[in-house]
Amino acid sequence: MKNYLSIHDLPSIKETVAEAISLKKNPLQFQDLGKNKTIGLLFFNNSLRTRLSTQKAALNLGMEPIVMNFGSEGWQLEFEDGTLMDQGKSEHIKEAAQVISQYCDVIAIRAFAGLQDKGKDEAEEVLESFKKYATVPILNMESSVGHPLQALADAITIEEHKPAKEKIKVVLSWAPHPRALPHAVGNSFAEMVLAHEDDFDFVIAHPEGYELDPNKTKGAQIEYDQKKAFEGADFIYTKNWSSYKDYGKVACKDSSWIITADKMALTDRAKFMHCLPVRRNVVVADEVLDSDTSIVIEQANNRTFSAQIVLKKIMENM
Ligand code: SN0
Repeated sequence: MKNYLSIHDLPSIKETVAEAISLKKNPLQFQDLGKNKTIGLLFFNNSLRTRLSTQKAALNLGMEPIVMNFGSEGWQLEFEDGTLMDQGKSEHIKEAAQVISQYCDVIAIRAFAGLQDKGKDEAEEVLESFKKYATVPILNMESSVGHPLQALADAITIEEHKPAKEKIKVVLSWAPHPRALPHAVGNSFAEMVLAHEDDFDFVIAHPEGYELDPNKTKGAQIEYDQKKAFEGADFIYTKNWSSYKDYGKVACKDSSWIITADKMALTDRAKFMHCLPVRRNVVVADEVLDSDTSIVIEQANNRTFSAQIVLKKIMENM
């Protein structure tokens, strides 16, 4: 694998999950693989889990991480070709990406959706420009449209917690949030579950008008009645996203979509999942997050092994 930009870059999600679970038992077994190699982590947005778990994954593989808050500390980058750079932007991506490639063997990038211009977000300007001009592999740490390291950690977590049943029911439920949030986590989670469609029944529950990009959710069952969606579920994965149709807008703040113990009681003893950070008592009630149905901490722990198996595959190909 050269780059990891989407979950579809993995040769096989199932095999990768099995490899990650095996790696988790002995995380230091490939310390020589990353020896004398450097990974640069560039953040255009905030981070806790991604920033620490990706560094931890690199360290477990013997790699040296270097981190830069590009959004606040780097030069403002120009991405357009042929522009007259006499305004606020100091450096062109052409030089920046090539220069960073001199110092780093892998470049990892976080650049969220701006949520103003759908076309611009879908073109993945930051990620695609780094891919175009860098001379080393690129790792997506959440871009405009996807968060594939999170989706792989979610797949690992589901594999570890799934009950012994032929078909597992997975529900991705929208929940309210005061701010407009990106679609990346929901998109990548849907792509990951749909890639396992033989094993999972997949329902996406949200208020009308909150459909995700239909290209990412083809094959999923859409349900506007949240309680109906929860019936018999084995996993409730909750995430807010802003409207995709009325792009980037908060069209609904209906607090009745919060995840409560009453709703969890409709499921088949489902586990509660969320990528974090989560707004307590807005997205999910304390009673759920503090109960043992919640597996959010284990999910966060699996971010390390998700990043580690991906970095291992990238370095094996270098
Ligand atoms: C980000 C998102 O894509 O939704 C990152 C999730 C991994 N989440 C937020 O920006 C939440 C911010 C907030 O104010 O709650």
